[in-house]
Amino acid sequence: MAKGLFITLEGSEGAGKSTQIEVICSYLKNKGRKVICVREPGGTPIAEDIRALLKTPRNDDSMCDTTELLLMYAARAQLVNCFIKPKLSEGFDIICDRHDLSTIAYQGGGRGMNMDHINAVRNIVLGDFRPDLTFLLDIDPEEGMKRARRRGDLDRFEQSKMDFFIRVRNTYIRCAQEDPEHIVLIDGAQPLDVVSANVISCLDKFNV
Ligand code: Z5A
Repeated sequence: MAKGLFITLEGSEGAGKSTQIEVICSYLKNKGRKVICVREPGGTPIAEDIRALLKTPRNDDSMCDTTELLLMYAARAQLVNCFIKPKLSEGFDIICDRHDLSTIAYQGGGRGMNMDHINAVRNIVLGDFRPDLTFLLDIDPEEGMKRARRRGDLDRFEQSKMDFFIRVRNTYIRCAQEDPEHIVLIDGAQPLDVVSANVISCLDKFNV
């Protein structure tokens, strides 16, 4: 049986990842493909528990950067090994809302953690496992936060200062420039129908 495709969506908050996942999912299903959508951190019961730990602001303890990094990779190990890899082998396409590039952008760029340390953990968890294609939806963080705020309460990450989100964005853009073959940069500030058309045109070119 042919292996499924692993497609990831990346970008700052409010960039439109969840919205475009629906577009990609419909596109692939219309081609007769079997599709599953998941999110990171999360996607399995254990990984969803870790997600709650990571996202919930608390005032009795503040999470240190190393804990945050290891929890991200603990959740990823669970999702990739126990769900994504088996499903890809069964021929399902997996569309993932955030994946490893988020760690490079948020923990590497945003928090300024040592990239050699991140890469060491990444190697343990992922080895050479990588997405077939990544969409990076780029948006000015101020604009993205406006969209996120409309949803209500802000989570632990969303409470970060704007310079954190600027570093995240810059890291994302640099990664896309360094690997244009696998990371497609799309302007997420454009109207919804334009963003969706760009995503579909890229999938057409990818010839799925
Ligand atoms: N994180 C990390 O630090 N390290 C890691 O390794 C991983 C994650 C994996 C997960 O939060 C947090 O974990 C995230 C990074 C960190 N934190 N932050 N901050 P999450 O999964 O809950 O949140 P998110 O990924 O940032 O999702 P989001 O805020 O929901 O953004 P989105 O999915 O990209 O946007 P959306 O829900 O599709 O759209 C937001 C709103 O904008 C919605 O009302 C849409 O209708 C609207 N929208 C979407 N597109 C458009 C356009 N084009 N025009 C106008 N309006 C639009």
